[in-house]
Formats: sequence, C-alpha cells, structure tokens
Amino acid sequence: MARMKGADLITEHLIRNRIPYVFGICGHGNVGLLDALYQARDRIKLVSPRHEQVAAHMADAYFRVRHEPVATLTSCGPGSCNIVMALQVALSDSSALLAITANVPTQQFNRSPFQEINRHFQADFPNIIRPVVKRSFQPTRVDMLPLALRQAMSTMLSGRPGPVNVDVPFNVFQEEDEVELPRAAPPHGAQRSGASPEQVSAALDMILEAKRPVLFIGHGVTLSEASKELTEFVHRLRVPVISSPNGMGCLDMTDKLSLGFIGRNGAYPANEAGRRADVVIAIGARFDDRSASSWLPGYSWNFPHAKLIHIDVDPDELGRNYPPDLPILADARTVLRQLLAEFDHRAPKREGALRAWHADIETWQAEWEVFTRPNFDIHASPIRPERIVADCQAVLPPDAILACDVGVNHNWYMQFWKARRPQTMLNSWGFSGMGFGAAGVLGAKLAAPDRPCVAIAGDGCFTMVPHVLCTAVEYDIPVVWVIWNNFGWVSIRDIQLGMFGGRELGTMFHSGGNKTPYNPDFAGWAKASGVDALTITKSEDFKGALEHAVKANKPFLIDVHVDADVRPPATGTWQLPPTPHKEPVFGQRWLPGEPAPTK
Ligand SMILES: Cc1ncc(C[n+]2csc(CCOP(=O)(O)OP(=O)(O)O)c2C)c(N)n1
Ligand SMILES: [Mg+2]
Repeated sequence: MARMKGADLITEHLIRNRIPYVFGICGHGNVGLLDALYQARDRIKLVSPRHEQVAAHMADAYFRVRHEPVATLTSCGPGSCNIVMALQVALSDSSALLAITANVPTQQFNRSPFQEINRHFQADFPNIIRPVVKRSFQPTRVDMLPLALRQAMSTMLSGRPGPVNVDVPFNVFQEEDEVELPRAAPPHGAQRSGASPEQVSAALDMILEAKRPVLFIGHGVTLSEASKELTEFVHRLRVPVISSPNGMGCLDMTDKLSLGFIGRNGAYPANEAGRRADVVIAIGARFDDRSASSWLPGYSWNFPHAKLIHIDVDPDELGRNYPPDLPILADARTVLRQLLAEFDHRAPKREGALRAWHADIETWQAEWEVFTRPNFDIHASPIRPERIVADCQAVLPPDAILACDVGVNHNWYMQFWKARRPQTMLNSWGFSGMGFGAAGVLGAKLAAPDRPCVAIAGDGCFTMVPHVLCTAVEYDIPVVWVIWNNFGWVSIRDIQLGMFGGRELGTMFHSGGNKTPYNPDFAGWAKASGVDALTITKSEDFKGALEHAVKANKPFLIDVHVDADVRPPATGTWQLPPTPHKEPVFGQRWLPGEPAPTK
C-alpha cells in the first residue's frame, strides 16, 4: 500500500501494463491525468491529435498491428462524446483499447455542472458509451481504482478483445488514498481455450470425408496469431481458404489455395467455392451480410446443404446466422494445432483427394483472371481503379501496412488486394466508420515504425479527418495518404444510381449551381499543413509517385484522380430489404440440385 493520487495510480497502471502511448485530447476534466503523464513523460508518451475520433482510430489501429493495447484519454462531455463512433469501429472488429474518459467531480454530481450529462442520471457518460464498449467502469473514489483498472485491462484483452471504458470523475484524479497498484493483466492471447477431444475427432472426420471443403477465416484467426498453423493446415490438408478482410494475409494471398474475399465484392473463385462447398470450416469469421451475400442462398453459401463447422471464441457468434453442425467454442490457433495433431496421429492417405475440387477451383481462378486482368493494364486519365491497386501491390513490400478507409475504394482493395502477411491490411469492416484509414494509419505507424504505412482514403473519408496532417507533422509520423479522389461519396452515389433511378442528391461534390465537380486541392492543403504532396491525374505517374513518397520517409499525401464511373464487378449480391437485390455481374447463383450454370 502506498499513498497515491488517483492520476498517478492510473499512470503507473498503464506503465505496468506496458502501454507506451496515451492518445489523448485535453479538457478541463482530464488535466489531472495530463499532469501525472507529464511527471511520467520519460516512460509513457502522450500523443495529442486534433480530434478525439482520431485518437480512438489510432489506438484501434495500433492494437490491430501489434496486438498490444494503448489508451485514449478524453475529457468530460463533448470530448468523450466524440469517440463513440470510433469505439464502435473497434468493438465491431474486436480491437482492444482502453478509453479513459473524464467526468465532472463527484462533489458536483447532479448539480448540472459544466459538461455533466445528467438528464436521467448523474455523470451519465457510461450510459452513452455502454453499447460501444465491452464494459464501462466508473470508479468514484481513489480506493475503487485498483479493482476497476485491473478488471478493465483483463476484460479488454481476454476472450474476444474489444474497447473498454474507465470513466473517472475529476476529483478522483486529484485525490489521494492508500492504494496498491494492481497486477498487470495477462497479455492478449495468454488465455486460450481448446476443443474437446470428441470435437477435434468429429471435425477431422467431417473434413476428411468432404469432397469440396473450404475454410472461411476472419479476424479471429488474425487475433489468435494462427497464421503459421493455418498455413500448415492448408498445405497439408489442401483445403482452400476464403478470407474476410480482417483475416487477409493469415494465408499469403499469392498462395494458389487462397481464394480471396467472398460476397458481392468478393472474388469469383471464392463465391463459386463457397456456394458449392460440402463442408465449410469457419474460423473466427462471422458470416455478416457483406460476406454472405445478405444470406440469400446460392450466391455465397448454401447452408444447410453444406455442413458447417464453426469455431469462435465468442458464443454469440456461433450460429448467429447459420446454425452450425459442429459448433466449437475455442481459440483458433489452439483448434488448428489440435486438428494438425489429430491429422498426424491418424496419418490418413490423401493422395489424389480433392483432385476434382482443385481442378474446379483452378478453372474459376483462370476465368476470373481472364475477365479482370486486362483492366489492370489500362492506362487512362482519370485513372482506372485497378491501376492504383496494382501499383500499390508492385511498390509496397510484403510487410507494408495498408490502412483502408471506407467506400468504393475499399471494395476494390477487398476484391483485388493480395495481403502477404497477417496484420498488414487494416479494415473498418463491421462498422465502416469513415476516417478509420486516414486516422488509423498514424497509430499503425507508431506500432510499426520501421515499416511503410499507407492509408487508402477516399476524398470523402479524408475530408472527415483532414487534421491528421497536423498530427503527422507535430509528432513526425511518416505515413503516406493515397487520396482516392473521385469527387464524391461515390459508393453511396452508386446506390442512388442502381436502386433509385439515378436520382443523385447529396452524394457528389459540386461547387456552385453549375455542377462543376469540386474538391479542395488536397496537395495544396497538405503543403499548407507542412506535408509533402503530389497530385496525380495520369495513371502512368502514380507508381513513381508512390515509390517516391514511401522513400521520402516523411508525411506525404498523394491526391489521385480516379474514374468515378468504373465499378468493381459484383460476384455475389447484397440486399437492403425491401429493395430487390441485383444478380452478380460475373458468375451466378447456384442452388443445390441445379445443373451446373453457364456463364
Ligand atoms: C462516419 C460515416 N458517415 C457516413 C457513412 C456512410 N458512407 C459510407 S461510404 C461513404 C462515402 C465514402 O466516400 P469516399 O471516402 O469519397 O469514398 P468513395 O466511395 O467515393 O470511394 C459514406 C458517406 C459512414 N460509413 N461513416
Ligand atoms: Mg469519393
């Protein structure tokens, strides 16, 4: 026991848990903690971006790259309200961060002091944040801090990781008490559950009997750091892999057995394999609408015609959309190791097994290549989307980190990017919060200072968080922003074109009444902020510009003018009831019992 101020206890707790950064924004509510961070500034660093949303996206991306958490710090009232969206981004995608929010002094609870949220309950910020975090704690005395901090840290990192909130009234930072610093929480991945021997045996029976097995992997495989085991499993059992965006790179996507993403914006071989599979082994993947063609049978999957083995650490995800034949509540890496051990033990003869399935897959891969490849070689102005993806792929090394933002630009990367390593392609997948990529790239770079970190951000997303430029300069964070500039919220414009008779309103950027396409001069904006920048309007110029930006090793923005009227080819479907869904552009629905389709 030692007599300590609350703010010092919190700071020491962060340091004991090996948290190197606090991404925080000041306010009168949190100056007490800022003061403690000042005293400890040699051991923990404050990075102060210009908007709380950015702080939370940075922390989220930091965790996705390193699987080690950092904390955010926001003040009472509006400052903390600004992180709500970014916390849901983290929650949807199972990313951990410790959101420390300040509140008004307990002595003033219910008096409606400056910035108290109290319409229904005193100091009620925890009720605002509650749906977007795994847990919210509100210690109202210094002697309550040790328990709250210890529980917060282990809740955040155990099971399915996610953001956790500790809401601290102003006086709790400042007051002292006799307290003991809590033990450090076990790091992420320290606690792992496995399948029962019966489940392992039953799963392997189903996999070995399958004629058309497919793996569907998601963020759970990435979070479990199961890339090595997955790769070994795939190579030894020869089961092809479909990946959700946050699972990408767990199997090198240049591998012949990597089929890419599934759903409307997936790759054709993945949808073909998904809808024809007889056994699907889903690991840490959710079958959300975008990776299941809105659950319409025959487009991406055909359950219950296909048998489903569903492995996840979160019981809520097992069977959320498709009831599994074999649900396994366990950690991805542990189960893969168990399956490999069982496979070794049985040593089954696999010569020639799955030959017909592999031949089908190779045919679909070849057809997809013939359909898509020519467009990757076209030089044009405005630039064709495929060229940007291709040039990023050519320039960036396999360990480079891509922080993707939201929009049609993201659809192109989901469909065609080949992630080579895990944790190299960051996506706001479940919640699609605009600004995640443009802001998150700063956190990614702090997590991986020696690797190139590139944000792919639409013009719309970037203009939601343009002040990221200031933060990169202030803290010397050498990231590259590629602005996918198509002069509009084009993903939404395309919904208006496709479903609402082409009536465009509020989705393209125009100046004045004459419908002249408008955007700020992004390069000029960057330069005014102290960031080097280039504008690219011809596809021939992009590759060199990106090489230059990466080599420059300083904050750099490339504004790329992209054709807004070239759309990614849909290979599955997506539905917003009651509007009718569209048939795929390439490939078609197949239901069990139907003859093979003709394209
Ligand atoms: C914070 C937030 N606001 C609104 C949306 C809805 N939304 C999804 S994509 C999009 C447009 C994105 O525009 P841009 O960044 O230019 O990308 P593009 O689709 O043009 O490639 C919008 C408004 C969202 N996902 N997040
Ligand atoms: Mg746009």
